[in-house]
Amino acid sequence: MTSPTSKPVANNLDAFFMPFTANRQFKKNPRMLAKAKGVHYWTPEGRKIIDGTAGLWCVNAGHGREEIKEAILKQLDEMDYAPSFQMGHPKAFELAARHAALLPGDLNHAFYCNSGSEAVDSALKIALAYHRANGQGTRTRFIGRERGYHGVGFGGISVGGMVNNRKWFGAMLPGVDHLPHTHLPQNAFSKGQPEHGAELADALEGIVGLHDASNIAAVIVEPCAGSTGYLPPPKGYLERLRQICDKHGILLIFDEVITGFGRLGTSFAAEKFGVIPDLMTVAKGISNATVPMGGVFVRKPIYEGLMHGPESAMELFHGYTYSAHPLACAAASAVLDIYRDENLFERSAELSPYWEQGIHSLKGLPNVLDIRNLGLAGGIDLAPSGPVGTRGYAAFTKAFELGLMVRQSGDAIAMSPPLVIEKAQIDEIIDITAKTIKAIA
Ligand code: PXG
Repeated sequence: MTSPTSKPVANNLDAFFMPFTANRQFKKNPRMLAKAKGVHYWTPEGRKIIDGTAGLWCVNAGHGREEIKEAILKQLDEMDYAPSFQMGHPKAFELAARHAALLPGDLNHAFYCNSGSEAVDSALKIALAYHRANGQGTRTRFIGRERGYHGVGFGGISVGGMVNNRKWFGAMLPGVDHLPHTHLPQNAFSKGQPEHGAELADALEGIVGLHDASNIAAVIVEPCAGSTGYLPPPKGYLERLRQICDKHGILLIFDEVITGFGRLGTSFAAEKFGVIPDLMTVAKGISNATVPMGGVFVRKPIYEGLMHGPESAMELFHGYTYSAHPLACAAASAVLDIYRDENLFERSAELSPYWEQGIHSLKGLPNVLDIRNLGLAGGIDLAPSGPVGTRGYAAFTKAFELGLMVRQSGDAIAMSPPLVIEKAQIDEIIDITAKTIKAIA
């Protein structure tokens, strides 16, 4: 075919190389989604699926929001695209000011990109540039954490700690170390933040002892690890990490791609835990997933630390064609209106105890090894039933068959419903999860 005139071919699933999917398995037995509204999806055959995961942890305000649609359409009418390199458009500046007002502490500058992966790579680069601009160009090493997920760019997989995302890809950033993960057996079935493990942050002192702080740029962690099966931070852990970073002049980056925009019942995890990172990465809930968008929020001293040299010189040689895309900015601003007008962060906090009670009621069901929760999300570890992921995949597919969308990570399942969920719908999610776990026992 030499011109793009071919008509869509129904039922031909071959050409789309699907991301993070067992392509051959899927194409033999596809799970298709055709429509979404509120907290539900519908399959092409009209089967209703309750969205237990807010899409991929991103549709915090629920699906099909008219206000966001209107804002996007209006922007499309006015101006479809504008570059942000040496040019600007008002919505980008308005949005950054609104984000700055929402952010805790002196996190008050926003760099925009198009995804969480780009946000992570951008944050790592801003950290390097900051140190260099401040005469500390030897600070080039990064420290991530085992079981961390920071997207799929080479920077992100280098600091990330999920083996399958790393082992295939050989060359990664040099000079990366990892802190131990915080998934401790003695914390099993913790409600909210677990008691044990704050001392795991001290491993950072060991790494500093090995390399010297003068060579370390930044530590990056998810304040509450998401993709690995949802691991809330042990009490005192993030505070300790912040203290050690401060002591050694190491920047602390919170990857809030999942925890940002209400998931924990506050605007950001930084607010919930009272720990302010130097840089924060976001995506997903920033635009309710309507138009791809990501961002790096930067503390005032970091931004100002880069504003050196002649005014005609660019301070950061980094950016994307679609940084602060007008449609994304319009969507993100409409999303902020919804979060504010519907008090969705408070709603998330109010529903959390109900959610906690619901998810922990699954304790005692066959093969349930651990249950964790914080905010409006949770993870359940299931006993393996063969190669890693076999039971997890069985749970994911059985839940879908029974009308519920969950996420699978190995033999764990994770859930993170839209923040507009009703209590009766939480009951339904828990009920289907229980049926699923029993069915695959
Ligand atoms: N950081 C974190 C903490 C994430 O959770 C990313 C970065 C990358 O974002 P992008 O937009 O580049 O995908 C993520 C993404 C899952 C799942 O099943 C989680 C993510 C993506 C897809 C699936 O838990 N998180």
